[in-house]
Amino acid sequence: MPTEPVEDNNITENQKFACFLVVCPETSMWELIETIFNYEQHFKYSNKYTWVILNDETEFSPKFKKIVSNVAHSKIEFGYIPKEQWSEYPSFIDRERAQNSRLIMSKNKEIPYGGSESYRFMCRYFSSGMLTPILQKYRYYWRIEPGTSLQCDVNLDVFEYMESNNKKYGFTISLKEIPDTIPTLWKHVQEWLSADTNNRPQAKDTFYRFITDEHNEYNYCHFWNNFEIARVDLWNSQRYQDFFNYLDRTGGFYYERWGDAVIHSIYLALYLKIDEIIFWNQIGYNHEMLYNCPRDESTWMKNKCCCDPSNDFTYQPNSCTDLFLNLQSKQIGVTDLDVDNNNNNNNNNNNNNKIPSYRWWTDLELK
Ligand SMILES: Nc1nc2c(ncn2[C@@H]2O[C@H](COP(=O)(O)OP(=O)(O)O)[C@@H](O)[C@H]2O)c(=O)[nH]1
Ligand SMILES: [Mg+2]
Repeated sequence: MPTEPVEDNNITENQKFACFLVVCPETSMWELIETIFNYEQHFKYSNKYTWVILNDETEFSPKFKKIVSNVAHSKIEFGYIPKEQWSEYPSFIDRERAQNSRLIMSKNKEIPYGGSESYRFMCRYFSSGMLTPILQKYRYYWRIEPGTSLQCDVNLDVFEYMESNNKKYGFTISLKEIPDTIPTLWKHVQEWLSADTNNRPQAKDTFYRFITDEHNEYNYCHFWNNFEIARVDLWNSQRYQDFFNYLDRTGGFYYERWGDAVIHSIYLALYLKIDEIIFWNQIGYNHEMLYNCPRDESTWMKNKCCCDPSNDFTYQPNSCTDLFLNLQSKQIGVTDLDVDNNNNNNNNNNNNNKIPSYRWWTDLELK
């Protein structure tokens, strides 16, 4: 049954455990409701959790709220990101320089959104730790973008799983960033690292090698965070805030075109322990042209997937997930490839550079 629109203050203790976080403009309403419809159909525990849907700078219209509330079965909190967290330039930014950089970058066809100011506001907001109060009362969030979809049933309560297994961050797709978006970022990260005297985990206990090559240069790998299941306190922690503020003061969000996925990923790789990050292999997911699709037959069948496993991005040349899995299996002996599958996935459990086959699908036709 469709629910009535729910007011913000109607959230119970249990619902504060986790939320679905959507940041979108009002114009994305139709993509949004299709995505809500899809997630609620395919994530078995969706009705335990709340949709937090945020606009930038202004409230959503009553019409938007009414239509979105009618589609969703779960509770919804509508909110907006205050101007000072979105479009207000910090005083140390030279706006003319920012404008010139956008103009120059707009001519470089290699840089998506190179000339866009609003894209930079969005990336800086996510990078800043999403400090909007409405989100801060939750322990976990699942970031969801309008237009994305689940491609398999998710029969596991991912938030409970993360809580019981001490996971702080989960992803489905990883890939390489476009170098021209971040010409000076790594230099600044290195400066930060030499100044950061807080006891940092040793590189061998982290995913440092997920983001660096043998010369300790950035290899451009990052978790694609349009899908992101994470602890809210990762980002509002003093350590992350210091890291973000240090980078922010360099102006790179405006003078270059730093993406939040890269900022989040570099921090995670430097500061989280190897077993605190999970690759959600079994969550079939689509954003634009990229898919995460379980390749092995038992996971695909059990979770009633609708994606073509040959489209799975995990082992494609521009993916970094193979590297992630190798690092994780070297360090802790196993990977999290198959958490809901009772370990009956022989192909995937121990990733030793073997690319799991999806040939079972073509073989099926022969039977
Ligand atoms: N409210 C609001 N949300 C935005 C704006 N620009 C992007 N977003 C949201 O930020 C997320 C990422 O934006 P998107 O354009 O999909 O970036 P891409 O995935 O990097 O191509 C999506 O959830 C968008 O709905 C904006 O100007 N206002
Ligand atoms: Mg997107």
